[in-house]
This record gives sequence, C-alpha cells and structure tokens, in this order.
Amino acid sequence: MEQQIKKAQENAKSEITASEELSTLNDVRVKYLGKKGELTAILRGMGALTPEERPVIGELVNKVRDELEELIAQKEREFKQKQLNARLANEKIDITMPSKKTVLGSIHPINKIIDEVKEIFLGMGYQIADGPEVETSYYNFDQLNTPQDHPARDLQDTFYITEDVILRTQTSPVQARVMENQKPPIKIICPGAVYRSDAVDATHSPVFHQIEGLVVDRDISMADLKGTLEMFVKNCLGKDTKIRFRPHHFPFTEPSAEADVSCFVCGGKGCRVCKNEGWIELLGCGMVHPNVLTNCGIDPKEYSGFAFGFGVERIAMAKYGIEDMRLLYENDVRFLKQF
Ligand code: 2U9
Repeated sequence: MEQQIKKAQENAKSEITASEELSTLNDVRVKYLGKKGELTAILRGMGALTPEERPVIGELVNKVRDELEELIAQKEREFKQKQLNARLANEKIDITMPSKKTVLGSIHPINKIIDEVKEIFLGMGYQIADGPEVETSYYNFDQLNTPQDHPARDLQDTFYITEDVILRTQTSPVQARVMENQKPPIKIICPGAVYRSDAVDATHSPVFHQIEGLVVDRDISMADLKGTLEMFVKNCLGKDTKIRFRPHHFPFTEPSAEADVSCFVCGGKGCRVCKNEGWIELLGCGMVHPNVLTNCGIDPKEYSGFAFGFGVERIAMAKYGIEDMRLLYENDVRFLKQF
C-alpha cells in the first residue's frame, strides 16, 4: 500500500508540474484528492489494514495529501499572477499620448452682468432677495399701487395663468414680500427673470431679466437714491460715467424718474452704441409710494424708501456692444465664448 501511495504521489506531482492552466490543475485535484480520488480511495480502504499498519499509512496519506494541496495552491497562485501580469501589460497606459481636449464653458453674458451688479451692491451692504416667478396679481400689481385699469395689467401685456395668477412682469413683488415680512432697515436687490407678452425682435423678448433694488429706513431721501445710483453706474460702467435724471411716472414710486448714463463707449461725444445722443437710457427709479409702504405694513410717516429697476439684457447689450437681443438666447457657442 505504501508503494501505491508513493506512486500516486509521484504521478500527481508530475501532473501538477505539467499543468498549464487552471482547469487541468483542477482535474488533477479531483483525480487524486476528490471524493472519488485515488488518495481518498486509499484512506477508505484502510479498514482492511492491521491495527499496526493503520496509523502509519494514515499518517503517510495525510502527509501526501497536505503536500499535494500545497503544490496545487502554489501552482494556482502562479497562474493567477500570470493572468494579472498579462492583464496589466494589456492595460498599460501611454502617458505620453496627447490628452483629449476638454472644452471649457464660459459664464453667460446675462449672468456676468447679474454677478457684477450683485458684487457692487453687496459691497454697499445690500442683501440679495429671491421670490416666485409665478405670482399672484395681488403682489405683482395691487400691492404696488397699480390701478385696475393700468395698461400693464392688460391681457396683451401680461401672461395670465388664471385671473389672479400670472407670470411676474417685474421683480417688485419680491420686494413687496420682503417688506411684509421684515422690519426696516431694508436694503435689497432682486435679480431674476420676468415675463411680458411681447413679440420677439432685436430689442424685445417675452422672458427677460431685471434687477430691482429697494431701500427702506428712516429719513431716506432722493439724495440717497441719486448718490447710490451714481456709485453704481461708476462701478459698473466706468469711473467717468455721468448719470442724469428725468421726471417720469410709475404707479409704485412718487416722485419717479428715469436715469440716463453718459455713453461709456464714446464718453458722450456720440457713437453707434448711443445712437449719436451721447446718453443711454438705463433705468427707472423713484421714492417708494406711501400707498405701497402702507400696503406692505410699513408706516409711511415713520419710514421712507427708494427703489430702482433696470433690464439686465439692456445693460449687457450696451456694455458688450450686442445689437440683437436674440443672440443672448440662441445658445450659439461661437457667440457665447466671446464673453
Ligand atoms: C417696490 C416698490 C417700488 C422698482 C422700480 C422701476 C422704477 C423701473 C423698469 C426699468 C426697465 C424695469 O426692466 S424694466 O422694464 N423698472 O423703471 N422699477 S422703480 O420699484 C419698486 C419696486 C418694489 C415694493
């Protein structure tokens, strides 16, 4: 029996050495160590041995089995290492290859203006306020002292969802909501999209962006309004920019004004951007109407305020010399990457 074990041991060792892949190695394992394997059969047949032979043969079979198992495991590790080496060689990266070009985007000119304006007003101690674009006509018109028969309320000018719910035509309702919820002093600007039922052309779009500002505190006067806007235009359009105010009418401010700035392209001499006028119409403004303060729960005898508003597209077009507003919405990368 000892002879038989030694023979099986030798055969198994040479078959392990000769195997070239995992499957043949596995066949060897089954052939010698499996349930019906040669060594297992020998162990099973040990009942026929004398009590003296049994421990000697038992020990020998176990030793041979341990040795074969270790050899098989070692061979398995070799195969796995070989496989890994082959895969690594296959996956080798050539770090000298030129990389794929990543195309960098750029900030949209409308957002650039909004970011710049935010920075300027944050620097003057303002906060940024935000609100819904789908608004009630109460916040968009009534609270802002806009009479029932005002042309802005017309179906032709405003997108109505229901009789009482509209797409906001200005960002003023954001300010009205802040006034309702916050005691003065209030210093905010509200950037955002607004909607008007306008046909698309070179200077109109049914969706555009506005930035409005509001300051409410004790003793706020027209002088504060003028000083603030002068600071703003100098910061935004250049330190030599001049500002002039013309009387105007808005339902939510009294007195109201429109403001022009000296042309920042020609300095006021006259050019294509200012249509030879030397001035560019920029914004509307005024002292918050006492009715608006009252509607929003602020006592006009104790507090006063100023407000202003302008179109972001208008500023972007003037500042970057863009002649057609549609370019701002067409998402043509050749246009956008210039900013
Ligand atoms: C409250 C009270 C008053 C905001 C103001 C303007 C004047 C104005 C337009 C200019 C061009 C918007 O883009 S545009 O059509 N805006 O002229 N806006 S005063 O006045 C307010 C706002 C909120 C509570």
